[in-house]
Parts: sequence; structure tokens; C-alpha cells
Amino acid sequence: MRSRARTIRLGAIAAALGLALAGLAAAAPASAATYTCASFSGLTVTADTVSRSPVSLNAGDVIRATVSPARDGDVIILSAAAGTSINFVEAPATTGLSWKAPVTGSYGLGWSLEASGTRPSSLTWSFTCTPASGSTATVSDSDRDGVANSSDACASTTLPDSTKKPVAGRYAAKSTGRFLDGTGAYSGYTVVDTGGCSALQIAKALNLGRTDLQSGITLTTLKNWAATH
Ligand SMILES: [Ca+2]
Repeated sequence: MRSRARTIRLGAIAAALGLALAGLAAAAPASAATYTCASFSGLTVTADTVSRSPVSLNAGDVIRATVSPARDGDVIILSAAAGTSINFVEAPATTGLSWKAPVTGSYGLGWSLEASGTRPSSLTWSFTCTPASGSTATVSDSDRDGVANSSDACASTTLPDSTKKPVAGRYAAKSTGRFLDGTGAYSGYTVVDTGGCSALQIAKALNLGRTDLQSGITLTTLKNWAATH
């Protein structure tokens, strides 16, 4: 049973990856007509999968996807390609998937459904997009961590944090900017909350020990830092 579930998961990821790669190919030339946040407002598509590229987004734009029918156990997978990196985000189909663009830039986006049981014969996808507030002005973000230079407490942030020894209860920033622990549990904090600092930068700034450097920082450290930055 476990191996079957894994096979299905890999299949869904491969499908999403295919979408993302197709998106990357379609992204050139950069001068081609692009999709924007507004392209997704009220968009409804009846298809097995949906891919759009290039999608020009501002940091903080949130695209929300829901699918119908959405059954318990079904999972929506989003592949978000930017440059040479591809991130996968998933959420239960019953709740829908909201994804926030971490930085201003061009993305290749692909949504697919991993069905827990028999795949529905037809899927209808619905989208909305909420633009980041005040996103009309171009914001300068040199390290592309989603925090503008003017309010970035840490320059040259590298995302994701690389943790040599991920463990439960110690948090590091993912490429989405969210701080997750070694088991993937979300702390409730993002790099926006830490003033644009990664776990590694916080650990170094506080002169923390090897465990913090290798496994990420504790929730208490994260919380205290977020409260003061
Ligand atoms: Ca930063």
C-alpha cells in the first residue's frame, strides 16, 4: 500500500515537473506576452492540468487554485519554476491551494491533481489572484528573499537554508521563505517576519552553536528574532 502511494506521488510530481519544464521552455523569449496576477482573477479552466508561463508576478501576489470535484485525500500540486529552480507546493484539494510569489519575477506555473482514488473524469480549476498591496511600484530586493532592501536586516540571504542535520523542532527557511522544521512542520513565520534573515544568518548573528548552524534554529529563537526585526 505504501509503495503504491509513493508511486502515485512520484507520478504526480513527474507530471508537475513536466508542466514546469514545459513552462520554462515556453518562457523564452522573455519579451513574449506574459500572464500576470490579473490573468488569474476569475479564471476557470476545465482540464486535467493547468499550466501558465511566463507569469510575471510581484513579490507577495497570491494565486489561489481550487479544483472541482475535490474529494478527501486528493491533493493539488503546484510546480513553480523560476529561473533554474523549481518548487513544489501541495495542499488538500478540499481546502484549495494558495501560493504567494516569494519574489518579483517571471514564473512557470503548473497545477495538477494527485487523486487518492479513481481519478475524476473531468476537472474544473478555478483561480483567483490577490495582488500584493502597493505592488505597482517596483521594489528593489537585491537578495531576492521577498523583503525589500529598505527593510531587509540581512543582506545576501540564501534561500533555502541548507540544513545538514534537519530535526524536529529546529527551523530553517525554505525557498518559499517559510520556516519549516526538519519534519516539514510550519513555524508560522516567514523571512518577511524575520526582516529578511535566514536561519543561518540569525544563528550567525546571535553567535549560536553548531546545532543551530547545522539543524536550524529553535522556535523560541525564531520568535524572539521576529519580534525584534
Ligand atoms: Ca535578506
